[in-house]
Amino acid sequence: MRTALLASALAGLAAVASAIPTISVKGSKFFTSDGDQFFVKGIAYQLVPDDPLIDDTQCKLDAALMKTIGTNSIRVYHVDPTADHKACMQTFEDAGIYLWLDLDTFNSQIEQQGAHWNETQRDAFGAVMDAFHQFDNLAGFFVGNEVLTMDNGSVAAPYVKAAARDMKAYRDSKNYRKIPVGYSAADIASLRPTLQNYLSCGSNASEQIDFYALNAYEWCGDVNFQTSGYDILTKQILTYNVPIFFSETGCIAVRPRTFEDQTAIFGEEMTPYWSGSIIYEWIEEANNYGLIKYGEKVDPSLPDAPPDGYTRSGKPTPVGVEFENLSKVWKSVNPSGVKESAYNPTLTPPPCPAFTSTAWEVNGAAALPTLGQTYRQGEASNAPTGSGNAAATPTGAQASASETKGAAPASPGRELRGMGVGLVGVLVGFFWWM
Ligand SMILES: *[C@@H]1O[C@H](CO)[C@@H](O)[C@H](O)[C@H]1NC(C)=O
Ligand SMILES: *[C@@H]1O[C@H](CO)[C@@H](O)[C@H](O)[C@H]1NC(C)=O
Ligand SMILES: *[C@@H]1O[C@H](CO)[C@@H](O)[C@H](O)[C@H]1NC(C)=O
Ligand SMILES: CC(=O)N[C@H]1CO[C@H](CO)[C@@H](O)[C@@H]1O
Repeated sequence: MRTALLASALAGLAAVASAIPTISVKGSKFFTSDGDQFFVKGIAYQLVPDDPLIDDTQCKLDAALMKTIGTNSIRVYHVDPTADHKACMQTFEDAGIYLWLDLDTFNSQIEQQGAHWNETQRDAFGAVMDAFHQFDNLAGFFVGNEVLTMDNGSVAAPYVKAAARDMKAYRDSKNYRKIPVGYSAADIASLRPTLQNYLSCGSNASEQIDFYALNAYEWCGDVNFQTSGYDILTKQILTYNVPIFFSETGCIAVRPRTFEDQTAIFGEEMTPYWSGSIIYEWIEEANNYGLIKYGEKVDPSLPDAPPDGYTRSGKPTPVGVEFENLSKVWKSVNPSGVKESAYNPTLTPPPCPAFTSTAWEVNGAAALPTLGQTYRQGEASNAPTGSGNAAATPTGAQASASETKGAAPASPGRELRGMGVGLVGVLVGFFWWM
């Protein structure tokens, strides 16, 4: 902020627009640099695969409409670190909107199968951090989105944690502000609460995530705090040591969406523990989650038609009543939270979850993978404690397929991306980029 003020002064501007306060972590909450608790009221925003933050004409149209319903955050999954984002970031800042940004790209993301974390990935993540740390409305970075998507995915967790360790170290080595570095998880019942606890456990704060986030699609239709399963999610984080929020939410099994989960998320049962949510998603496309559209869908085979039929720029208009429903709910909730000055957390990291064959195949006491390491069955971080050379048990055994309340599929974004992983290089991606 000081740099911005100085730059403005040097530029000889008469009036200096007040910069937006930055976001940081204290205990299990986010605070603005003004000392107020920050709750995320966000919308997932990825109009185009590579980078939706380059075209300021478009950013202005979208930011203006988002602002009318009280949006204070967007989530963007992919950016091009070599592009110029200044205009769009200023536009969102002027609208009071922060950015939660994924550091990975199609080539650099951490994979569940054959998990590894290497220098090429770190450098690619670092390039995104270099490009965005300068913006006061950059709220936080994710080192991964739904890296673990299966019950037997736990062996990839140490690679996610190693990435968080190295990106925090990179941030600090560059003297960037303490921008929170976290992870966005698929909601896999069998990995709860082990994954969240593993990522924030241990005695060394440099190796813990700064925040955790969950992509949850459990609240469908006319349910409540108990019948949705949100009560279970909440019971699992009562003493969690870092902030946690929903990095995607918005079941569409019952239409129209009423967004009643927002009443719970911003109500008294959840605000002591949760920091808000991000609605999936802004643009209407094949998955049907969109709040707005840029025109009617057209036949993709027509000349000049957008390849999937969904126009991806122009004036945003609400798809149906859902945008208005969200607006009403957001206007009706206004959590005040606590002042940073009045908040003195005494939370401690959870114990690292114990190795449990077929359920949690990570030894929390083992060192994290080093930069350049690739998962090999039986490696130290996955061997049971006390039996150094025992190979991790192969995990054919899946948790029951008939999972009950609390089980949810991976997010629509991730499922779709999974389809396209091998094709991205040869096809232009239209719906699998999240
Ligand atoms: C790191 O892994 C990626 C694949 O994710 C690979 O393309 C790259 O060559 C690896 N880099 C190094 C230094 O091994
Ligand atoms: C998890 O299970 C799937 C089959 O369901 C298998 O293809 C995969 O290799 C397993 N992953 C690990 C890490 O064991
Ligand atoms: C904490 O972790 C960092 C990063 O891995 C490491 O450099 C540092 O030595 C660790 N500190 C202690 C006290 O183990
Ligand atoms: C919570 C809420 O505002 N629900 C409304 C969503 O839109 C439908 C259709 O207009 C209304 O019937 C609901 O009351």
